[in-house]
Amino acid sequence: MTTVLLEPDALREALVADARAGLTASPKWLPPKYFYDARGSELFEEITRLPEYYPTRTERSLLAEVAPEIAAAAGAEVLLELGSGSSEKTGYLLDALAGAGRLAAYVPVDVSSAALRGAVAELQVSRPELPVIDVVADFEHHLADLPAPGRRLVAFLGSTIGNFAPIERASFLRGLADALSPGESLLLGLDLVKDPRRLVAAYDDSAGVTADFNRNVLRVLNRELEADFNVDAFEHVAVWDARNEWMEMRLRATRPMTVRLAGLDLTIELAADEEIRTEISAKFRRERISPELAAAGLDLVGWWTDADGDYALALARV
Ligand code: AVJ
Repeated sequence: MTTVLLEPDALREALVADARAGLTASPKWLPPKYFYDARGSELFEEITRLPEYYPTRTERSLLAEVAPEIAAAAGAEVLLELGSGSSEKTGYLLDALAGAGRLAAYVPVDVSSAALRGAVAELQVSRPELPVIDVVADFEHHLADLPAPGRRLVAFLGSTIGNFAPIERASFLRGLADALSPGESLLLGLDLVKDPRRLVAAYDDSAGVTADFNRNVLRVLNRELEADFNVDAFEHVAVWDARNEWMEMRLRATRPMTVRLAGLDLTIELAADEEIRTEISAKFRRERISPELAAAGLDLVGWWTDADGDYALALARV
């Protein structure tokens, strides 16, 4: 059963507004959510298998280890997953919740109906008994309208929360806290602050996959907004911002250029070496996220990390 909270035109309208705002700003920026067309999603999958990109495999093995403890602490009968994508790490939580009591339903939520279709098809084969309520929604806007067919554990994995700037993160957490009923809980996957060399390597891999992923946003604009970015004329830049404790990805124009975006009726100029910020990926510490959760009305009740302290799973309650 598919629930659609996102109007078909909503994503395009958001792209139009975001691209105009970001590309006429100084410095220029683009939101990371437009990386993920079919090609971008494939490139991201490839990133998760790179030797330098530790977060995905670290989160997976941590989840495999502690899912039963999380399930016991959450006491939920519904797993709702925000940004579920291919739902490939979800199995650990589903098994653990089923083992801990009664698992009533799985609710994957994603902006991509294609990703949801694939995940649902796989689940129908691997878990034919499990009721799946898949929801096409933008979790920045539809938190209050998400289904609650029982007491929920809301999972937001992959450190995707790191893509929000601090102010957006605060309002996202507040929105989540408001959407949760007493007794429901939130599970966050959080990439932790560590040696900047490892962070930079994770976002600037030697095979150049992340560079290709980064440039993909320009291909998306070329296609969706009839733009004429010369994709190959942009260099991938990945920098650690020590003050804000986030990784930043940028695209640097290797020469001056004029870019026409016919779909926006907009022409922009880029100077040589001018950069467009395409992503921030915040890294976390327990001492920092705990007060942020508290400010949103959420109580940190569980904290698990891998042995190297690279990655955390945080459980919070309203
Ligand atoms: C999917 C947003 C968690 O920030 O690490 C991977 C995306 N960007 N390599 C991240 C990403 C560059 C990823 N998130």
